[in-house]
Amino acid sequence: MREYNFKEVEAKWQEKWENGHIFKTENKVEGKENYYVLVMLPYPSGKLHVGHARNYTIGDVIARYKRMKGYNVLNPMGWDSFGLPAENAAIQNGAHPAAWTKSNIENMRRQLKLLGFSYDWDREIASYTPEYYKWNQWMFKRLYEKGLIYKKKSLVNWCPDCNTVLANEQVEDGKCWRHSKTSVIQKELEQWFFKITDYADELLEGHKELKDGWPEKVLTMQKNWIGKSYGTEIVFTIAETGKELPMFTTRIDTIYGVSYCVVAPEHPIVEEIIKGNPEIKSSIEAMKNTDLIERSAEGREKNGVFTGWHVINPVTKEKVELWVADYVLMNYGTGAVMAVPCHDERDFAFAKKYNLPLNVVINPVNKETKEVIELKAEEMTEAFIEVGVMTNSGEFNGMSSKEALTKIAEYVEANNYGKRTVKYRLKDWGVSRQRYWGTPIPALYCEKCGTVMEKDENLPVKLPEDVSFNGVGNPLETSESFKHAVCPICGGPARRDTDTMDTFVDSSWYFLRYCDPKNDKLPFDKEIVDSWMGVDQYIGGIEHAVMHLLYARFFQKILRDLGLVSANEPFKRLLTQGMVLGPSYYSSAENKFLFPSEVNVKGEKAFSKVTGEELAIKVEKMSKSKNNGVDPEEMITKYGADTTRLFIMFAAPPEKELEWNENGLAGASRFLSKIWRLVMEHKENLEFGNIDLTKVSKEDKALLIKLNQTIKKVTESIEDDYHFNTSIAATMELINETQDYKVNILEVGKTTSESKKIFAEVIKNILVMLSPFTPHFCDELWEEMGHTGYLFNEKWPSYDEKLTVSSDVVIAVQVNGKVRGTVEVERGTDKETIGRLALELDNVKKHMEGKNLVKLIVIPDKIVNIVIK
Ligand code: ANZ
Ligand code: ZN
Ligand code: ZN
Repeated sequence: MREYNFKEVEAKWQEKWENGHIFKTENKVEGKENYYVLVMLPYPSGKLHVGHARNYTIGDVIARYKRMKGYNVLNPMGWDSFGLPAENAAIQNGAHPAAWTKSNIENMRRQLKLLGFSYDWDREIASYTPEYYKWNQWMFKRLYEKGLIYKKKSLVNWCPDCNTVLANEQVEDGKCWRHSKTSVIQKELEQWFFKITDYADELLEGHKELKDGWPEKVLTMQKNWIGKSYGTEIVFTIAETGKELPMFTTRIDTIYGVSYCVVAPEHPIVEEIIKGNPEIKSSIEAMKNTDLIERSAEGREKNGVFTGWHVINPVTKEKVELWVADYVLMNYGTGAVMAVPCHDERDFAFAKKYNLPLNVVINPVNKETKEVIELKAEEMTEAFIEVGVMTNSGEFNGMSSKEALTKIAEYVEANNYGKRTVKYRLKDWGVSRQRYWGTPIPALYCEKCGTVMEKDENLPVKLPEDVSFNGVGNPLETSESFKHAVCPICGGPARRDTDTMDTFVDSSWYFLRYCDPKNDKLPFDKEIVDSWMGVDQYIGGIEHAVMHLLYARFFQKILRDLGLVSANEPFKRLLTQGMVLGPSYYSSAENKFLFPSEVNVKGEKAFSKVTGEELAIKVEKMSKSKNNGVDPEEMITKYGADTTRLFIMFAAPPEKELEWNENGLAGASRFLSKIWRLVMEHKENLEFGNIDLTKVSKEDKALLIKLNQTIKKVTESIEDDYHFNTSIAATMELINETQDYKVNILEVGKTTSESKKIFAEVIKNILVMLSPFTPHFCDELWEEMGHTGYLFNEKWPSYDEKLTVSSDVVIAVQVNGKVRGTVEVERGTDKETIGRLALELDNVKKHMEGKNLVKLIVIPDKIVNIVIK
């Protein structure tokens, strides 16, 4: 017998699949419904990591399964290939970003092919190609024409030594990543923004459409990110100047408790304040230069300074101090806050630090006794932020604070002190990046015509080659040929925008391009896109819950409003796969994490190969810093793609964490070898033809029942949120029973024509059901069975409901007192199942035709009585 050699088998089938073009997908196939499976496209860092392997295996199994279920399946792959690492590589080792990216893509494509994924490679796209990014520019122009893009000054991270803008990831502890001693400052630059806030409400509204197909936690994260809050804008008056200063609050019920007010250091009023008060300028500058993310962090120490000015509360007419503090952000609400320390945590911490007054205006209620507990400000150790009963609040005393929220808002509006408003946490999307490796923004600046867009026929505006990557400034500014251009309106000289687009723009519509990847007239054809969209199943990491998934939804809605697509939502169903965990080995003697190759594992314990020290083992997220990552290609070399795929799918359901362990891989490998031998050693016992149920033995029948139960279980677990691990487990059980059958029947010469047919039927179905997981292996055995072609093109098996229950009792079925048939079931089968089987009998159906079912009486193990009229 030939041994199972995964290397040969996998290479053979990958070649056959490729040469046979079996994964090529047509946009339309007569009689088949389209089904779109999409995995988040990778950034071409150079090597696949284990998270990719998991994500893409899940996608591929779904694609193969749906294909076998009769759908016309689109399963594409591409490259999110603009971004910073390519530019850094250029700075560090002189490789051009394009060359670096291209060779990374080639290596990763080779790795994906090693895993046997069923992608239609003819539809491959890469965002760094002019054929792709041309359409980013084209869409940018359409958005600009619609007024959905505008330019505005905004703060960016700036390193004075690099003389350049830094991405948030390049700021480490407030310092530049390349200049560990240089503090990053916030600098104002003119930037392009997409008006995503125009769609804030619709993005929230869309959750109704997604609630059945998306994980709840992702929707919650998006909801919080959009952060719709209902509040009141209430106008205070500056005592010293008489000018108005509106505050945004979500807690107008606390208006009587305001003990000071605060503005953000960037608030326009601050400049005026500094004029008469220059000594506070430096502390305000320091606040401005603190990272915005840090400033809004919870629990962080808050800094502020008194302005010397006061404001008047319109409701109480009380005069309170006006402060500047870093915990108030300019880009939220009005950038000014009425502070109520007793009922807000941040205000409480701030008031304690600077000794500001505390006023209680809401008292808690004892939940059991319903008694009001009187708070004493000087005894409070934290703010009371819940609802309660109003106090020290004039005519609103005694009211519940919940009711007061509405009543005071109405009062404020009636007296013209302010108005109710809705605010969003979501900000417009700033897309300008002072970088080379991205899509050039198609804008120009002409002295005569101002800001203008490049003509459509001149797109794409291509990235120039004459640039220098010396790490100083934006490389695009070093290109003379790029900077100096011709105004598309007047033909005079114009300066090109040297910023490029955020790479999230690329990934906001790539799924539409896959539908029509070669179109050179338009980004895509509407009819083709409509035939595939929305994506039936999207799969990717939870880290994209907010930005990518929100931007893509935003783009889909814009493109719909431009008449380019029909669907409201891009992704009907979303699966966020769990993390991959692996054991880390920490040596306290050496004060570092050891690589698995430096470790001896003995049972539950692990020891350093060098020092013999017992190591601390922890199972945690794979990461470079813990030395606990695995390289998928190493696994493929050692165990094969099929075993790797099988292990990944068997070890955990897709949405859960997956604990990587080599024993599991070895187990998956043994499992495949067992099937291999089962088929190869018994080829002479495979017979094809219809099974005659009247001729089968008890053992034959039992195996046939197990087969039908397994098909049912496997199919149902896949349909139930893709619980592939359960389906594989069910198939394993069937294989074990088949193994017993082999020992008890086939190997002892009890074989009959019927048993051979049953054996063949079981093997066939095992291969069909395992083929989405281990496609090469199954195609090889399929061929060994004498079939030609590929399991990819086979139909997913169906099962016979009657054969999913083993039958050791025969129950007579009467219709109006006359026996019309029998059902055979396992002793103890429930009433519902028996009743259903009885009603499905052909002879019963015939006698019931045109009549009404009056009563169905089932006495388990005895009789069924059907009464009709
Ligand atoms: C008075 C008050 C009293 C507040 C109280 C809270 C509790 P959400 O709900 O997240 O929208 N705020 C308003 N603008 C701000 C800004 N630019 N920077 C920092 N904080 C700001 O938050 C709204 C609340 O956050 C507002 O309600 C305001 O404080 C503060 F017992 O006003 B509140
Ligand atoms: Zn720097
Ligand atoms: Zn001009």
